[in-house]
Amino acid sequence: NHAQERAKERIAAELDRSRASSNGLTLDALDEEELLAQHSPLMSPLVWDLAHVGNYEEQWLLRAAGGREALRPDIDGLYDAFENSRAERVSLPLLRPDEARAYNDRVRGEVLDVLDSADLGVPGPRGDRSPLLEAGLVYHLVIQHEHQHGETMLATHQLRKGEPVLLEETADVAMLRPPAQKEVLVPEGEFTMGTDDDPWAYDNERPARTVDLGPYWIDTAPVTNAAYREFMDDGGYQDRRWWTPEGWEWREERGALSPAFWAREGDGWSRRRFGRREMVPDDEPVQHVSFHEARAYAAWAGKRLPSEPEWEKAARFDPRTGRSRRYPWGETEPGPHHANLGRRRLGPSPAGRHPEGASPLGVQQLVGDVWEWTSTTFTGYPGFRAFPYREYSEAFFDDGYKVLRGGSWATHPTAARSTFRNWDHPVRRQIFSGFRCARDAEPA
Ligand code: AVJ
Ligand code: FE
Repeated sequence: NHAQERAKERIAAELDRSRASSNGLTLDALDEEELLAQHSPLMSPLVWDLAHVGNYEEQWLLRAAGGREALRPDIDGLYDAFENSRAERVSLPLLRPDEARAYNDRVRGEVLDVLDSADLGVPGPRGDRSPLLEAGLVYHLVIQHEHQHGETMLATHQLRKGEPVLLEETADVAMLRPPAQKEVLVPEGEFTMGTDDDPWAYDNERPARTVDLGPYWIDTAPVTNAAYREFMDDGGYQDRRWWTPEGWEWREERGALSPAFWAREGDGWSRRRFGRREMVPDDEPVQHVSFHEARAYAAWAGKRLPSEPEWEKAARFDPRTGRSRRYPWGETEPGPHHANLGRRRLGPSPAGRHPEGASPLGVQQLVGDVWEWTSTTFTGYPGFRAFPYREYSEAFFDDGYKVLRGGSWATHPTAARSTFRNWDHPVRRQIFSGFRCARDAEPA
């Protein structure tokens, strides 16, 4: 049937794109020594990520969904993220780059074969088909997984020392129309958070539920470098008042006085971006800040971070229809005019660059540019069920992680819907993380 054929063509094209992206960050960019090297104790050697995405694809598309035998049962343990910490992976007998390429190619060849005869049930009624295949879900998870590792590999590139190897792909063509107001009022009331039926959604985005929020103000743009520098210039890093006890402890231990990768340059600041040093631009959203820094800034500004439901309501709720959208701008897939996603540049675009991506309430840049820290600790929604496996989300429901929302410039569009949830330790800042602020409003 036609719908299935089209769905399969889309899947094959996306599988191709995610692999081109992984190869572009590994085999096409660096020599064998650099691929095997550990560039930071926080990160895996790049060759680990490369074979890990192939192994994940084998496990889920060939074995679980396709019913095939293991191609390389001997290597599963090496690429199991729970068996080996990132810091240990460099000392494992990993596949070498050419072996990883051959393994990934072999998996992919068989996957395309399995896909050809799969019953994805698009659209069709529920039959006895595996819920893994329902509407192509497991393929979508594998595509997103590879792109998520692409973002992780980019963080490794950012931490790597040495000659630059990544190029800006294209200039940003979208327009600049900064929002007229700095904040908007989100009216009190109910909205639908999460999803029951998005065929790309991870278990942690489900199930959908109604959430009732009081009124609040939210910034129309992420906090910029210029705004963040006011906090720095006002002694924000020296003033314990703005920090939580854990935040202050982190700041003291690290001796943090600026976002990561920044250095003093005369009166100003420069930053290192993928091996190049440049002055910090005023109008871009600040990135490479930890949750603690985001929270301290918000306190200094007399505001706070939005909670995760507040972020999602600002990003999805349409007050005219009372419904939640898939993206701030509606249901259409992200294009270059909506949001800065998919590594079109190697950094965020200036605040106000994507007016066409604004939410109905006029909030800009919710999707793309920088991941936004929220005040919420990562856990499952009420009624959460791990699917297809505990280690994707549930293993992280231990109070050690804060939720980030919206995706960054490095996030692929397939992992950037308004329900998508990311999480990390509150001290992490090698990720492409920024934030916006919110504050309470008087009830109407
Ligand atoms: C959702 C980005 C926190 O990298 O740990 C990749 C994504 N999960 N492989 C991570 C993930 C399994 C995950 N984050
Ligand atoms: Fe993974």
